[in-house]
Amino acid sequence: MKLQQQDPQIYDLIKKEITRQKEGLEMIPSENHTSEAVLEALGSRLTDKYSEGYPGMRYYGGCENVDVVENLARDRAKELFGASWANVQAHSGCPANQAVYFALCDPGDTVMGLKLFHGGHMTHGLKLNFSGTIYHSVQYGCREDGFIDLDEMRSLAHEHKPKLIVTGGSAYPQIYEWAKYKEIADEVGAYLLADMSHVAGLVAGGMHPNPVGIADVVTTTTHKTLRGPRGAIIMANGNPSTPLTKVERSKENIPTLVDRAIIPGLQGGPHNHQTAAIAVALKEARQPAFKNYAKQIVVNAKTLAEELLSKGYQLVTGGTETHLLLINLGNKDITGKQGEKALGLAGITVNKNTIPHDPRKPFDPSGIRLGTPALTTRGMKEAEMRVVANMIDRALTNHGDENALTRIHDEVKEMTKNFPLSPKLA
Ligand code: DSN
Repeated sequence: MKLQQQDPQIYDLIKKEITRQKEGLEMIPSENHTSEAVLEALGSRLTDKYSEGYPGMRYYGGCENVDVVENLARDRAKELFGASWANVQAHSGCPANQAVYFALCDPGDTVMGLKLFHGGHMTHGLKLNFSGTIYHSVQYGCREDGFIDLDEMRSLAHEHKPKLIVTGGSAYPQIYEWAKYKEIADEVGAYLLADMSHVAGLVAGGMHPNPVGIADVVTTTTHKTLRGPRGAIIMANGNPSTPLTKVERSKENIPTLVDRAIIPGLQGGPHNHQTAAIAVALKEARQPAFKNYAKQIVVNAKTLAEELLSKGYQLVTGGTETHLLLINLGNKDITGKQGEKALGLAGITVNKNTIPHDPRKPFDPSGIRLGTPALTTRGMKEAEMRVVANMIDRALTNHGDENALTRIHDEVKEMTKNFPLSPKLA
């Protein structure tokens, strides 16, 4: 029996969500629209299969097909990013980062990451997260101009001698300077983790420096700019040792340590449907069309930035070099929370976000974070970005006027008719 007959409530909600996505502009920079092929793999019978362990070393029978699926996903990840080892089993970004901590640190060890409220991530040492409770977390931040404060990072590293330095983030519009972070990590003998979740698609498409080969270990989610299903990849150079060989904590042994952190350390059976969908997305990301996609994401973000600046908006760091913009609404008569709501009513989905040194609280901060990966997937280019900037400006300016916001949403519905959700793959 099909979903519509068996569970009409869930069926209707899925339909409604598809309509919401089609008739709106998804501008949360960590979101994207996957291909039909990725969706097909996700909805496959592979979800039924248990396969704890790794290809060729499973605790269950019947793994002959999922072994090949997982090897394909691992090989495609290694080839795309130039790594000699990849693990594709972490269920998503937080567990991927957790596995790296588990592999390389003991409880109580000092770790260092970018403050969440300066554009970092919960798993980079937030006090309320495992990374800030199990470990002793020291946090670096951004300068007043919004750029990561490398001087602070260096002096905190020398003062606290962290075991692990975590880099990357979730609301930083500029290039992550992996080589500079590595220099600091080497000065104090720390492991360097590069969490490239936000920019992985830009890395794959040659629009952002690749941390693989620089950082000791790299994590990424697969569903942001990389345009795959929800999931994660962990990569390093080096090779895992044979099963059951005891290994010391060292850079060379990171593959073995992380494989064992994932299972038996943290997770049970891998999500084979998800692994297959990751493999499909990685194949897509190897196509020449994906390079054009990555380039257009950045061109679109820069166009949007220029338009918003010309309308008097302040952007953290003054602009963007990536897929993401962080607007500081401090000079406007509106907060981040009000901005998110007004734009939502106008059919433009963004999220409220703190800005570095925000005078306001995280639940009603001064900023909104937005980006271009999903709109670029739909085929939108510079001309559409100019229209979108105009709509954003009108929605924020008229945030108290529901009729004006509804009229903008009507314009959004009209505009999006020409832009299907599925990406063009060639
Ligand atoms: N939730 C992700 C983001 O929106 O950036 C980070 O995990």
